[in-house]
Amino acid sequence: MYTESSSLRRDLFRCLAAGAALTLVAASPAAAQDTQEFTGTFGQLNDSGLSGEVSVSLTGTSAEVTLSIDGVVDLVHAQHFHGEFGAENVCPTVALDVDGDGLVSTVEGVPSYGTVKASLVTEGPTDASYALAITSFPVASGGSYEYSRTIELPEELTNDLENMIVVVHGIDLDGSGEYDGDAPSSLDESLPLEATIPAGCATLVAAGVTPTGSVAAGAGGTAPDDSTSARSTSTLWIVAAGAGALAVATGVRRRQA
Ligand SMILES: [Cu+2]
Repeated sequence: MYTESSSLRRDLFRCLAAGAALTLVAASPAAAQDTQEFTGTFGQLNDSGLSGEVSVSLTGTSAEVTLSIDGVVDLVHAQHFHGEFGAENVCPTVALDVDGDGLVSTVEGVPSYGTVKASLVTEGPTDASYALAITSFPVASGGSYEYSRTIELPEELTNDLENMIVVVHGIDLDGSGEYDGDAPSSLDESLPLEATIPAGCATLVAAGVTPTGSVAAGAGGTAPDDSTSARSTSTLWIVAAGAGALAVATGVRRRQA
């Protein structure tokens, strides 16, 4: 009796162990194809008036990127994933205005949001070398634009996407209706400053950390920092960082760990 029962238990154990091993083997490829969701809320930079949202659905190295942008001039807007791998990338503050012109240029913002890691162009290659492919970025109409495209990202970038920043560029500083003026771009002297100056910035947050439903619900274009009273402190910090809120102490980091 005892032997039989013990043998049964052994068989049962073997069965369970084998099942567990199979489950582990089966789970690995499936996990790689899970879709991870990331969201971000744009805050304006350089008093641009920009607001908006970004979402990224990442499956493997395929990223469906959607931007909804308001409050911009009806011209082309360069837009990129910025960041340094493993660094704590954040949206910049006016403290980074090194040359004292009252504006944070694209280059002045790099110590905060890092270099370009992907170019969110409407067609063609999306690597960093297309960061200034100024004819391939979306053009706003009526002060807004939508962007939606599924792009392939380098694996290194997909592994660190939660740490990336989305930057939208282009402000008509003098209200002329064109990107013009004597001040040159900090990236390319053949372009005016207006064409490349950062207009908005969003930190990507893994969905589930910040429920998307709580962000700017029904705000209808209200700046994120105007409607923070109902938010939890942790959400507020994330929104403040996303807004590049100029009044926030420079020590703010998205990851408080
Ligand atoms: Cu950029």
